[in-house]
Amino acid sequence: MMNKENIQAAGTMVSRKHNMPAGLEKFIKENSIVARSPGRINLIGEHTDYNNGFVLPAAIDKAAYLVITPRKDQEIHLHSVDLLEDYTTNTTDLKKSMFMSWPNYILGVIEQFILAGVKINGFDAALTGDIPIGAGLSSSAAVECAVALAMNELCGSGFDKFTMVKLAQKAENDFVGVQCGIMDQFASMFGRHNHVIRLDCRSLEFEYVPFNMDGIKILLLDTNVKHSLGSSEYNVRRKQCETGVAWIQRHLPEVKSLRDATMEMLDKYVLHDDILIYQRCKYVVEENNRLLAACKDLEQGNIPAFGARMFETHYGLSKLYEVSCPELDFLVTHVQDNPAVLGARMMGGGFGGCTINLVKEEAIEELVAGAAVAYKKGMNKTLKAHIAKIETGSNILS
Ligand code: GAF
Repeated sequence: MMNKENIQAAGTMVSRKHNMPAGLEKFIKENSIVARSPGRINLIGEHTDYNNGFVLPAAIDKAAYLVITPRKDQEIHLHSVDLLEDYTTNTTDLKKSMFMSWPNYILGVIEQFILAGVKINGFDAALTGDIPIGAGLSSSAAVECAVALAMNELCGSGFDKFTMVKLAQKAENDFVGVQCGIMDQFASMFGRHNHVIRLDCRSLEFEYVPFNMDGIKILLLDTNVKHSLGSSEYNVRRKQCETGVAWIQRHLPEVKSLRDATMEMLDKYVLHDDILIYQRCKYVVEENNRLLAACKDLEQGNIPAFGARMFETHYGLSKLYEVSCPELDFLVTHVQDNPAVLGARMMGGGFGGCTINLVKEEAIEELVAGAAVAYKKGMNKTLKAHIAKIETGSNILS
């Protein structure tokens, strides 16, 4: 059964000062660079980033840490402190790992640096972190941003944060093979303590919105599952959205993405061709509108209205966009009539990972305990819970 001790309160491993995790110290030499890059949450605006829409993410107090130390040869020696795994390759042939995923997040960024004209020499890298893997908290984007930041420092390439975010995203698109949008890398790099980022993914204009909901915490309920179709279905959703845009464009060439589309356009130019494509596009158009309304709620301090929109997002993701799974639906349904829960929904790409819940602080312990029992009974799975605190984005530690 879950109790207070089981709730992995954020900040247990790393303090606000972002101290180095103990396991990393032995890898640090005089000329090493150490970078920290956090995971992210997203309050609302899901699957909108690659449709040129809006998102509302924040960096959290769980992060990836990377030590990079230059070598005298052209070899690349990668070590995962947590998995106790090693991978070796070299700068002239960045071989993708077929059996481990974590080296590819590092090598993908190195490839992007090389393509951008940066001279990369051999190096040793050690990686650790406390972002739960597969929980939908973007541990991969965090690693990519840590690599970009550390390499930028080591090579003196002088890239600004925007450039590094784009390189990190491109690494995920081209080397890892997931056609993700820009949200995760952006949130990891640009996060600010106690602020969410209202990001326009078309212009990359953004503003920091203070996030202080008195007495309310961000509780992540972790399904503890990651269904394997996640990344392939992600790419399928992206294509389906592009198809919808192409159909509208036949009549309205000025529509460049679903950001420019309206429900009227979908009803006129998509609905009669394919109901599935229509539903995918409908979700995205509605979600963009929902986010804009949710930002107004936040400005007005109307948290119940904001929370109600989170439930609507979940319904859209589950029924129209179909990226939820029975475990995520179970957890959202379980909390939806609980008066202590202002809002809840699945978060991130989907097919597993966490739900994000806005919960009255005093009710958290009882809620987690009850949800764990119900989840075991209903899904025969063990629930994990994390409280996410909003933290600063990527930085160099030494
Ligand atoms: C994943 C992707 F990496 C993001 O770009 C975003 O599309 C998200 O899924 C869904 O909103 O985290």
